[in-house]
Amino acid sequence: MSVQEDVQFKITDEQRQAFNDDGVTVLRGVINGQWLARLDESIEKDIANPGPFYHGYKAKDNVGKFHGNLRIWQNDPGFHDYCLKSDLPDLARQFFQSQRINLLYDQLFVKEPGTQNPTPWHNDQPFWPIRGNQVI
Ligand SMILES: O=C(O)CCC(=O)C(=O)O
Repeated sequence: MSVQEDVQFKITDEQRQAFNDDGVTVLRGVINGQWLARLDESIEKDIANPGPFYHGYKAKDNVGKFHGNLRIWQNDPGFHDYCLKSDLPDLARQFFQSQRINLLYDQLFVKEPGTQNPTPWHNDQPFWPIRGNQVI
């Protein structure tokens, strides 16, 4: 059995409504153990040998380590399969009740234990070459 044949995650009407109203909702248990293991392996590989889009951040007060990278799916089979073959595209489709989903990019942030960098509430959309609300 391949990982994408696992139980499909179904969002509820309440979750879709919360996302539409607030722009955010919490989904628990979306990434199953098999995918977590594959992604864990891919993340460790990326930290050890980041690709061309690496953008690590300075750790606040030099405590810990803050790794960042994007477009990993283009070179890493684990990210590739998670982006294209997991429940993820279908989840986006469910939120938007859309027939077609486009992958813009993936982005990875890893703050090693002890890293003090906060994540302020923010919106990345002004940096993107796309407009609209159907972005997840
Ligand atoms: O600080 C983080 O954990 C995430 C940063 C982030 O979301 C961003 O740079 O767009």
